[in-house]
Amino acid sequence: MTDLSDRPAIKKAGRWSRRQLLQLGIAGAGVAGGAIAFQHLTRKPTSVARIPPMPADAPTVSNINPMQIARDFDYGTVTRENGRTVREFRLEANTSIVQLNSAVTFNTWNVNNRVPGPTLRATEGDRIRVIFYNKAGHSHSLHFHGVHTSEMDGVKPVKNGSVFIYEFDANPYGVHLYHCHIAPVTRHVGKGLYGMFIIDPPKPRPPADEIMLIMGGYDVNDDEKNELYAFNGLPNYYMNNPISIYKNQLIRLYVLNLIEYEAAVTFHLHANFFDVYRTGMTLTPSERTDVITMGVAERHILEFTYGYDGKYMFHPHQDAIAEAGCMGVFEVIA
Ligand SMILES: [Cu+2]
Repeated sequence: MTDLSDRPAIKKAGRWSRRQLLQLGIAGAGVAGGAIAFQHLTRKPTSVARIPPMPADAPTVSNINPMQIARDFDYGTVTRENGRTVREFRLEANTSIVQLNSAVTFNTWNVNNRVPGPTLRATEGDRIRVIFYNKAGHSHSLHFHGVHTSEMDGVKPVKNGSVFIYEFDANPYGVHLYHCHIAPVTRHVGKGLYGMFIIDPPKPRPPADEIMLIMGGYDVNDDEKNELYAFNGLPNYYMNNPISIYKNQLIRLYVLNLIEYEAAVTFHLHANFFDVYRTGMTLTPSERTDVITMGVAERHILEFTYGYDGKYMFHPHQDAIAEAGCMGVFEVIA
């Protein structure tokens, strides 16, 4: 069995990961907020992504910190093999109890003790190696969206206590996902065993404040309906803890709908419009709107900029779903 004891611990709340800062070009403690030149620019040559500091008081609940998760991208352990980049990810299926609100706890099945699991990120053409260790007590699997062989499709059960290594090329670029594909999939996904898988295009997108949002649902009484909903794991978290963004800064949302038991939901942004890059598979937007319909597993890149300070909600416009926890706020600051 593969020794996973050196798996990096879940990143502590309270600061962005070094990898993320590197990606933004602001690694090094003293230069946050400074103007750093980016190498690959496609729009404004002088533009720099400005990102507010991680708030010190954003709470972690049951090992889940949605404020951290929103801007936390896992690029894996990088090596070179036969002249190409290999990104290795160590993912564990776990079982853990999550406090969804003051009254409700829920037994999740998850990846790396968090819902959603890590946001995996690579560049098109990289080799992806996922060492999947199932410690969750039931059979699970990881099914990645993308192009790969049948045996890497992640529909075969990986028994509790065993390891399976998924290996494939990162292709094509876009916003993708991974999730357990053991029947009933509604239950395995609904209990939290999923995450986002972003493949960047060979020429990077322009600098932006990048934020990841996954819409999920919780069937807390096993009636095959959801009673609670959430962005990034915890109901109403971003209502109580708004995501700060800067005025006049390009925001790039990576949004995924993984709400089971609902055919589709929408995503709506207040007091603004966004450019839609469907499935993240284009470099130019296909439309501009303020509400977009997303079926289960559908995902997009949405880009926008706010010109006014203040608080602005985002939520599915199925308002009952929003009011049951899938609701958040951007706080635009100068
Ligand atoms: Cu499963």
